[in-house]
Amino acid sequence: LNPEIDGHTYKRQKTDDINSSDPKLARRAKFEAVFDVIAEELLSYVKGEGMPKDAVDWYEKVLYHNTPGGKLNRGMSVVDTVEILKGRQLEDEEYKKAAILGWCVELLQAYFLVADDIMDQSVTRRGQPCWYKMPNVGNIAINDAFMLEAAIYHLLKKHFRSEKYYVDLIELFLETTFQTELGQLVDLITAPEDHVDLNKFSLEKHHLIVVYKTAFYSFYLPVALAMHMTGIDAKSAYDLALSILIPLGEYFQVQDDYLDCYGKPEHIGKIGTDILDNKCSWNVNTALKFATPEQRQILDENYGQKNSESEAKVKAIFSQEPISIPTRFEAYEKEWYEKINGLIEQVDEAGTGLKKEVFRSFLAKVYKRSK
Ligand code: DMA
Ligand code: MG
Ligand code: MG
Ligand code: MG
Repeated sequence: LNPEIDGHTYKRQKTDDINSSDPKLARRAKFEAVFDVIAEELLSYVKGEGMPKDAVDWYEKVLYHNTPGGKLNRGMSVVDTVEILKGRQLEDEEYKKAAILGWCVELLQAYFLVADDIMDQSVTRRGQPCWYKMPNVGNIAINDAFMLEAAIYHLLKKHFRSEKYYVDLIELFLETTFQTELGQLVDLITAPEDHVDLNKFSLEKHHLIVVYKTAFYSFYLPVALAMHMTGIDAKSAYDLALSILIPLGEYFQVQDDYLDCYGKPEHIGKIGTDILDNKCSWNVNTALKFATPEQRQILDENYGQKNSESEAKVKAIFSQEPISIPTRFEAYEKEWYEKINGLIEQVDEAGTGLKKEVFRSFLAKVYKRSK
């Protein structure tokens, strides 16, 4: 194996940052330190099964290449939400449990991303080559994705087996996984590689794709996990959380679609592939809505064609009047920010045990993001 991907180079030694005077840095470092603990637990299980050293080392690389290293918004939101709901700082044991659930969300994300990058034929992720693009990895990445998913249930059993909400956690992860996979299915079959037909796209189709492929696992899951941990069990509370977090997740995926074309690879850590991949993205749907017949023809001829000249032509049309994607995105962002804030304002805190701050803090993490 390439020495550059030797597992030990991934180990994070962030103990200094834990005591940093920058509270954001310290918070992240504290959360990251828990990953070393769970990675060690997973690896000692594999060792205990008598697996050869190269298998243990491989799994270590899989875990460290794919799980930390992102923004960690999803994972850290579990901890933040538990803290907000309890209304106080967490004790060490409580913190550890919330952080483990947070890392389970990040493992789910790692699992989806390894597979997503293969299916989308992406090149980079988080500023590094996609896992399947790493030396000697290739199709083994498919099994690696499954093993990232398996880690979730191993950790849940190890740390939550005796909790009365254990089954709720398992059901939530399984159900959310199914929803995400349905979203990925519709995303993929709406974007056939060999047959471009822009008439198949619509903003309604886009809404369905993004809610399923992104909103459930990225927004509802972290908050719902924290709600289970803090003993909230009324269905109405979960429904209320869903009614805010699904629109928030939709907004987040529209940002992702926008940044696929307009974000800087140095900021977003990945090179956009949506135009080449014939994806039913927010950009193309918005463009189709406002295109002149001449612009529409250029889109028909160039969208989803696997070459950079066609991609550049589509990008040029996206920015032209009256399409003007950047201006329309700015308006969309303002409108959804106000809409989501309006939903948050209506939260009945006393009746549900929820707090407006849970949603406010999640919205603040993603509003006007550039990465
Ligand atoms: C993201 O879709 C959804 C999942 C479930 C990974 P995407 O392909 O737009 O994500 P990215 O832009 O990060 O490749
Ligand atoms: Mg992708
Ligand atoms: Mg995708
Ligand atoms: Mg994307």
